[in-house]
Amino acid sequence: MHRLRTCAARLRPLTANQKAQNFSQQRPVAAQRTFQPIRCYTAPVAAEPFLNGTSSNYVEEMYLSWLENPKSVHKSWDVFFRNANAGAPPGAAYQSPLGMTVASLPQAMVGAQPNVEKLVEDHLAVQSLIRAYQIRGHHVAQLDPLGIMDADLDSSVPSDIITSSDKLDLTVFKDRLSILTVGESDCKSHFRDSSKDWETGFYGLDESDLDKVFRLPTTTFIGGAESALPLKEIIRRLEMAYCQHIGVEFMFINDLDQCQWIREKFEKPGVMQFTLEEKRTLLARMVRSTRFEEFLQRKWSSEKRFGLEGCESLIPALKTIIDKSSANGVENVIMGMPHRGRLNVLANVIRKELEQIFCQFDSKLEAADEGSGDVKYHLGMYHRRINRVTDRNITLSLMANPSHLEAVDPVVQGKTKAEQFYCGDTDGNRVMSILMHGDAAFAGQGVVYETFHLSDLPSYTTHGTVHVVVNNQIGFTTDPRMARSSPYPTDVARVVNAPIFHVNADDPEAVMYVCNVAAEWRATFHKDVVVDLVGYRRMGHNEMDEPMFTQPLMYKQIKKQKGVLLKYAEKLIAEGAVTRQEYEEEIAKYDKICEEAHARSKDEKILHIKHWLDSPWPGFFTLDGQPKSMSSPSTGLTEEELAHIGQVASSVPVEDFTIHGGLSRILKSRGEMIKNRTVDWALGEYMAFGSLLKEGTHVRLSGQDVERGTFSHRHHVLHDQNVDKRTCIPMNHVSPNQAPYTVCNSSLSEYGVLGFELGFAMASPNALVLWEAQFGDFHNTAQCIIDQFICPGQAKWVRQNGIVLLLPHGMEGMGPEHSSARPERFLQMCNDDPDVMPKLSEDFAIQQLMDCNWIVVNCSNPGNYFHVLRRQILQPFRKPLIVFTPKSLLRHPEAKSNFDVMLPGTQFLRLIPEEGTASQNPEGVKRIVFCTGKVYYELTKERKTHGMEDTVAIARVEQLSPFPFDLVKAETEKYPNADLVWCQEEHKNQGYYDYVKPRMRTTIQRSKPVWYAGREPAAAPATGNKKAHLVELKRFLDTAFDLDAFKGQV
Ligand SMILES: Cc1ncc(C[n+]2csc(CCOP(=O)(O)OP(=O)(O)O)c2C)c(N)n1
Ligand SMILES: [Mg+2]
Repeated sequence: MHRLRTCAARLRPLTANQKAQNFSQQRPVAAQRTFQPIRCYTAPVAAEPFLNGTSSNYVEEMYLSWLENPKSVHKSWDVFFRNANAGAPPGAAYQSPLGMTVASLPQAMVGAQPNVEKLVEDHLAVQSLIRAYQIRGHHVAQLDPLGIMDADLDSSVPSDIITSSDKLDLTVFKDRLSILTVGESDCKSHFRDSSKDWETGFYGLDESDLDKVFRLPTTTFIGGAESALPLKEIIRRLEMAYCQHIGVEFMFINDLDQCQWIREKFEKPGVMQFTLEEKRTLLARMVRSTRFEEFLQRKWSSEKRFGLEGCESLIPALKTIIDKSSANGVENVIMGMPHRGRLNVLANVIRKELEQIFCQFDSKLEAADEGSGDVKYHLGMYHRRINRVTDRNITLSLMANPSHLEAVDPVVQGKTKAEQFYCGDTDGNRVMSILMHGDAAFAGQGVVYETFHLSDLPSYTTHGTVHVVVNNQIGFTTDPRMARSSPYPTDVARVVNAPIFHVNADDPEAVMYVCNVAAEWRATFHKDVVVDLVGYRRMGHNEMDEPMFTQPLMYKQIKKQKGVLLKYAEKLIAEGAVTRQEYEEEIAKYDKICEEAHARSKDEKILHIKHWLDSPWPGFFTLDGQPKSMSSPSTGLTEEELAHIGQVASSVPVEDFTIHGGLSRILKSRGEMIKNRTVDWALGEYMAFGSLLKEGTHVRLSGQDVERGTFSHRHHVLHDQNVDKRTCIPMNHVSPNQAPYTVCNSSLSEYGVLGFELGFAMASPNALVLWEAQFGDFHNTAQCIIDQFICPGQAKWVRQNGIVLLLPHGMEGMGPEHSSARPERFLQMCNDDPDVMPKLSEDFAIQQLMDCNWIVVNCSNPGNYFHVLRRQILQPFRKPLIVFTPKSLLRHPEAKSNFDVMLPGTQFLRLIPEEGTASQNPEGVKRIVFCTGKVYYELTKERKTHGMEDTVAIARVEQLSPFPFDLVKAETEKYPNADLVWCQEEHKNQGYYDYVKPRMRTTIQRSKPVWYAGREPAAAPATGNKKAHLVELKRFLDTAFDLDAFKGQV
């Protein structure tokens, strides 16, 4: 290789000037170019002029062949390489080979041209031509079934493709023209006017070259068994491979093997052949897909259903991908999709019973369980069945998704990763994902890009996703030209080197072919691939919309468009693959199935949302879907367990591993703490994770820089200072039979990564899955996942999820950024009623947890953090947990916990009452200050300064939601003479006040006011001025301890 490079480098003797000239010459923009390549070189000044940028690839290839076997290349090249290898200077390597006269060359190769130099140039030209088709052929492929749009938004034709060949001989392409004219459409022709006079083409080839035979480079497979072909045939085959109904975009892929693999799939003569059986199956699938939509349209013509008409080949496309993947060993396919064609996919791909789908159109259907309904377009489902083609078991699931387009993408990936993880499928051979997209959303939504960037990261890869774009060339009412700045909606996939197969959706065989290749690509390379189904949308955005308001011409064309099923059926009937009678019988058969299911659907009176679960958790609930018990087990650990995990956390468990000196000190101080039976924040977390792992629960912590921890407190991954990339994760050395621990620095994404972790947490209830924001305020770039999935997931989709969000929060004078994790937002979305005092039964605490939509906590010490993490897994149901985590408290000398609060029998404290002097003489207490989180330490310090330990009690609300009504009640009742203050460091319109105040008032039956001590209302979360920060702090602390502060106020 090195030799090749040096030789190739020497084989590029062009000066910078010449290069610039060549480059600009090669880039005429539109088809109507005026460029004429300058071809009268005056050797040897131009050195080897054929060695310009593009042809050097060809030369390299020739060189490689020559290295293997000098006889494999033309004699002229043999001489040239020998001279070049012997060190001939630029311009001198080429010689007319000894003994090689024009007469000795085959006539067909030389034609009328006596000049060998011309021969070389022509070969190079042909090589460039082949390459041009490979790179740009898709721009002229006939992808739009309507024939009015350019799938790449560009009507010009690359001048290095057709402009040269159409000048060569238009008759060659007569066949092609007829193939490409789709249906009755007035298909745009990209051919130039044939009556135009002959002129020299882009490559300097002329008509007389058409019959000349050219040697084919190894980077093409168009020859099949032939190693040389006449130019005419070369062009014809390239046109067949790249410019018909499939546009293959792949030449940006950096890996040569992958490029070769794709070339072979599309270039090899005869690849697109199907057996009779395959064609008939394809027709049957098209019948199902089309007649399903027609059935719905007939029965519920005034209902929205976001039909698939115009892109019906999606169904056979998906089925082909699934069949092929199943044949390759895949047993579990997890799918995500938007609205378009969802019902059809449920019916004909996942095979949900038709009556279950049809009954959703009945408005009188009653819900049997919780869940917001909305089954038709949003709920998911899960089905295990036999794949009829492969006769193997396959589980198909479609994930529930919100309206927010593309939001489900990372969730599907996370779920897929988890399924792979739990079944030990390290290469994605058994579990895979398929994502469907709309063209506008795929191009427009940033989460698509974020998801693509997860695709090759070790802790996030699902080993290849097949993406299918239902490209109906419109987004609601918006034309593609207004919807994206890239040629195709799929260009985002190029960033990860995913091949993109554009295909005319009105050619079901072409669709089937690319889907087969896509599935095979995934099985071979374990990388993403995109199928871009270019179709149209026969109706409006939904069936009630009038598309002619905004797309009159397109819809005039659509109205004329014959349906794809009919076109394909006619083709097969004409071919004799099927008779008209058989076709009609197939239709009648499926219509009957639909009618019978429709009749049965009328008996469905009750909608069971739980029948639409995408991720069942077998064994976790009772058969009725209820928690198996309603007790909260102790979350404490024995002294030995704590000591053991502490020891793991403070040592390096592998031999000959040199850690950084600073880290040695950290581990040493951890050891000291353990000796003293205390934990800081990092150790508290260690105890929780380590013990859960030991008990068999998988723990996965993901987020930006989580391995070390943003604040350098965690250090879960140790790095050998002497050996590059050698790492050690002590948490995986807690116990021999422990569950694995995954800790992974994520890409710099919140939306994508949080979605991914949510999906991971969906797969199984027996894992503690945590996502940590670098700073709490960054969660807002993932707001969609929080608002659409985490907060309402159970209410909308009867699906629990135990994901944990760790959100660093606290006003520490760091300015408006990085200070607030926006607790007010999370609290505002809690479903507990502020005005109703709940019944305080014995199991109040657990019942409250069971009823809530999520749990919001702000722990003031590591012991409580330890407990709440363990409770998350030990409680008998799953709820999302939002934890506001500290920054300065990570190292605060007082923010430590003793082993005593973590021993068996101890548990998470929802409220930590006053335990100091004030609690000894409650009657004498004048004020009780309620607070949460870090401000507690500021309050106790200030109380000491003011000498008010016996007059002011301070209580910490650790679990903000569900609100500990019972404990707040007990604490307020204990101090009958005290006024009540809520103190927070956040601004008044932020933080917890608006959530806490009405609930406290409800608790005390509005008998007293709840005063506020905290920062004034503000737009920004914090001041950027350190001094102002301290002044504000002092001001509200003074208020908290001024017993007269609220006098006279009502
Ligand atoms: C994030 C988001 N923004 C806006 C919308 C509103 N919306 C629903 S469908 C749609 C057009 C989608 O176009 P496309 O992705 O091409 O899918 P199609 O409907 O054409 O199948 C829009 C803008 C949405 N659902 N989600
Ligand atoms: Mg669209």
